[in-house]
Amino acid sequence: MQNSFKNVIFTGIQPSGMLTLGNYLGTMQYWRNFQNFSKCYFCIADLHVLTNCLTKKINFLKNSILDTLSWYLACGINPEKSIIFVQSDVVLHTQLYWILGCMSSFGELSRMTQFKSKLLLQPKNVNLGLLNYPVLMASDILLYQTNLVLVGEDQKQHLEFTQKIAKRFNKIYGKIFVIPKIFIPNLGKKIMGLQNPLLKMSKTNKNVNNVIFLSDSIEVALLKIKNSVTDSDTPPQIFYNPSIKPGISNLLIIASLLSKNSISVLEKKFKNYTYQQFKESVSEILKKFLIRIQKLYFFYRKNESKLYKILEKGSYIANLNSQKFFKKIRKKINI
Ligand code: AQP
Repeated sequence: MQNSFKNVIFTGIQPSGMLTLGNYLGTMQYWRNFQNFSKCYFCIADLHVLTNCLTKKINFLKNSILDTLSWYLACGINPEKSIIFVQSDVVLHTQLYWILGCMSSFGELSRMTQFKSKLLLQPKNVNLGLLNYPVLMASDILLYQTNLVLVGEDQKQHLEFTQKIAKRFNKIYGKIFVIPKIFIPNLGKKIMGLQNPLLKMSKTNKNVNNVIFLSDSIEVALLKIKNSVTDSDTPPQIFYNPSIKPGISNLLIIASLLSKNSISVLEKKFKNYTYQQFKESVSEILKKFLIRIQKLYFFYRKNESKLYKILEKGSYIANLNSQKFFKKIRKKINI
């Protein structure tokens, strides 16, 4: 079955909270188109969320998994074409994780940018899972002979680690892993916070005003745009240049991707606008998008039994496919 597809694609999101506009623009918006010519695995990466639980209990996971799945469906993921599953439903992810962990050095893992920034941001929650996060991610990907991974830019370093560990394994034991290519979109690869446009917009951002959640009410979302940080030049200058105009550039990217107009078209359109008028236009574009996607989300979210069936089917296929491949890995390392 695998050979009849052009690509085997793996991607996923942690159900660590409410999905954001960053998740959508950085990666999810592209997913639906890949389904038609690729074998796609869309994972809900619940085990990755446990890296936050050294000092506290996480009790939102079950609901968050169903929410995440409903957003996947709202973005056009078709469970008839693609494999949608929960990471912890396929135990081989953690088996391969152990094997690859034994082939990863402490030095290379502790030098990862994300690990280092979490070390600074949450020094009381530095657990082994956090250090080994990229190893589990590599296992997620390599277990399915993936040749293309769809992610936002923040995951680039982890993906390069995946490539490195796959090559290392192949060199020692003989070729078995496919070396996956990385698809990071040009525009939208890193949507920034609205209050701090130098910081990535993320689900677990402490300041909710930095983040547009896909589930935000229209009023709340528009207020966040209205209060977003731009500039104070007089007369106002609306043009794209992330280094000198990070806030404006971020809003231009959002508007461009949601309206399907190029940045240069929008720069011309907004040339003589005030910042307030500019934000009102971005709000209008965002509003249309949110109304459309939230309608779809609520449609899928209300039918929990159907959601559970989708996950059951997905994990059945993911288990089946990974078991076949894992036998080959075991053979290679003589276990
Ligand atoms: N701001 C973003 N811009 C572009 N792409 C983004 N992604 C996340 N944020 C942005 C991409 O979405 C996928 C899933 O992301 P994730 O669940 O690993 O990260 P998150 O939404 O940022 O959630 P967390 O829990 O708050 O994670 P941390 O603490 O790691 O930031 C990925 O493809 C990601 O690139």
